[in-house]
Amino acid sequence: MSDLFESTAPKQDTYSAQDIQVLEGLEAVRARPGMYIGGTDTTALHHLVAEILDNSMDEAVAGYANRIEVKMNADYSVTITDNGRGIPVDPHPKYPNMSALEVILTMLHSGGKFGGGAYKVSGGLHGVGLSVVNALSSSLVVEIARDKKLYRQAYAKGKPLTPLELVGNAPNRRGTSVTFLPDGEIFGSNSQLNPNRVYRMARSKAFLFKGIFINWKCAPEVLSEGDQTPQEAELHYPNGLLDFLNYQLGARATINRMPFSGDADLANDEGRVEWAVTWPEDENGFCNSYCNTVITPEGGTHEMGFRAALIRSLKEYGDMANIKKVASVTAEDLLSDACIMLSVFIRDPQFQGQTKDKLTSTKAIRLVEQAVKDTFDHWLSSDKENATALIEYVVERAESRKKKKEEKIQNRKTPTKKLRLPGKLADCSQAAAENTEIFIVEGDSAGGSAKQGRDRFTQAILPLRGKILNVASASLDKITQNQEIKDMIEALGCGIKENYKEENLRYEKIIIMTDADVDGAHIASLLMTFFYQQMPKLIENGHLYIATPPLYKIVVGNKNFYAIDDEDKDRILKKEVKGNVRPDISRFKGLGEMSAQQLKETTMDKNKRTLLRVVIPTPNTEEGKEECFETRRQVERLMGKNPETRFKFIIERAKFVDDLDI
Ligand code: 0RA
Repeated sequence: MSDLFESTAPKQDTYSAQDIQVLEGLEAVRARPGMYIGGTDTTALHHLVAEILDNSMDEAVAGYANRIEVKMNADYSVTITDNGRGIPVDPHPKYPNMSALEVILTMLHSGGKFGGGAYKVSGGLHGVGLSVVNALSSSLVVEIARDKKLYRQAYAKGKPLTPLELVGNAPNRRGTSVTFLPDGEIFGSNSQLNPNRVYRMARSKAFLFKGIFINWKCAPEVLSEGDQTPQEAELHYPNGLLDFLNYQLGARATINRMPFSGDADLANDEGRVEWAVTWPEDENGFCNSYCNTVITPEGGTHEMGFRAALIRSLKEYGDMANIKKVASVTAEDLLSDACIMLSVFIRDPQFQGQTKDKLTSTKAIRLVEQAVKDTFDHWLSSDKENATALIEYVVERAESRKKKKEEKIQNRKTPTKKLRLPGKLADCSQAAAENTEIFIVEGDSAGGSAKQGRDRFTQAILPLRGKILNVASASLDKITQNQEIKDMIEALGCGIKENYKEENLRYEKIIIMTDADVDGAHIASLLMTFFYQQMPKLIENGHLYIATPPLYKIVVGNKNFYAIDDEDKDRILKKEVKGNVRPDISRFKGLGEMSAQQLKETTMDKNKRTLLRVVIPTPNTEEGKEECFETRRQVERLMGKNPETRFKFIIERAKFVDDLDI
């Protein structure tokens, strides 16, 4: 044995300043394991296995190994052996009194940082290396068969227990074997590896690299009852990702006849890509992507290239086959619920951030897209029935996506309307609709008195200028462009027609308040017609009312009376005028002539006024249906183009206005 190796025993005084730093480095890993393996839970624990396995996989992917043995031992340690080149045991060029092996096992990031290309060890913990596993293991033994010799060195908690020893000859062997036991001091109650989990890791690696034979062995002592993990298995999958996909898919039905799978070299000798995709009928998809057999949970540039290839190819096929609807299909429509396995092998991959869950090597986009597109072109054109099934599926998805989007826009519009209130509206201060009312008032002067006479907390006033558009004879376009109508719709907040949402109605009562004359009745009927046509639910649910302002004021002695019409006036006179008292009767020419106090007392005050509730006969019975039809016919007849019938309607008052005292 070379005496060079003997100098690696942990004798403090023989270490250089740099070496001491190195030892402190592994102490740092033990002090804060979470920073290196993302915690100390069982997931973190199994990261240790992944790290060792990934190093052997790297050796295989690089073409130096084709066999790996993963062994779960009776003491819950794991041994991973490969037939690669073997970790170099000669002195490290930068640290002449340490073996390269010891540098790799005791220095953080030693592979990439110190060794350059030749000593680069990538691996599962995103390149943190064997040293982290070593630091977190109560025991780690490494055996190396190299140059026909067998070497061994033992470590504990990151520190060499023995020098690197030459233990024998290995004339027919080559490779590296690492046996480690996670440290209970670090992982506590989580320190026992789960055989099934380790087995599945090994199997995944076999799926991911079709050139590899992975031999699995498991000591029966670690298998608890009912554990289906095999004690021994030869894992080798010549169809790679296609096998992996079929395995994960089981018996699930798919839209397409066969998965789309394949592999291709990347241009310029940059590497390789392999994929398998299928479209399950249940639309429960997944996308598992990998770079150099390490999973990339956040995807990245390889996934981007892959998606680009498939969507482009599909659109070209749609163009060619003259299927117009394919034009609006997106990559999401095509792939968001597909089952996708994608794996790339590239040199010196770049990853994002601390966790390195996402591939960022930009060249992967173009390289993967180029490599996959032709194959998908061919897959589509080689089986027309299969392609048609897939296209029907994506077109349907595109259409339902568009529909959903429209619905969402509609839903979003409604609440924003709430915030954009018309300037003329004097809103009530209470936010909740319960117990609130809005008076739609004819004319600005009446609006002014109404604003003064109202209860600010629960009563809102919306003055309308002049006569609103006759909705029965106007087009929907014209109706919704009409400013008075726009204001009304905005103030109510509930939307019109099929977008009407009762829960967005901002007031409990909508009260039409117009002059007690023919013109006022006309305006009221126009408004009722508007509500009947645009918000029938608002009437059906009993929100629409008509105020009954008085037409006459009658003063008898020191008493004031108000009469809403001639009949009412006569009734009051008959009842209140006794003897030869002369009543003073005055007629209001309009709401505007009343003082705020009068308007309040006679028309607005919740305790004194009379409201008429507008009702529509409901089509629940045969008669109701007939009446409903009749109402619609009447509204059309009366409010339509014919001014004569319209006038009649105004004088008689509509049948669908029922008296109802509130
Ligand atoms: C550094 C350099 C070389 C190989 C390895 C590390 C290596 C590491 C592991 C870990 C598990 N199995 C491994 N096999 C190899 C290249 C050495 C050379 O050029 O011969």
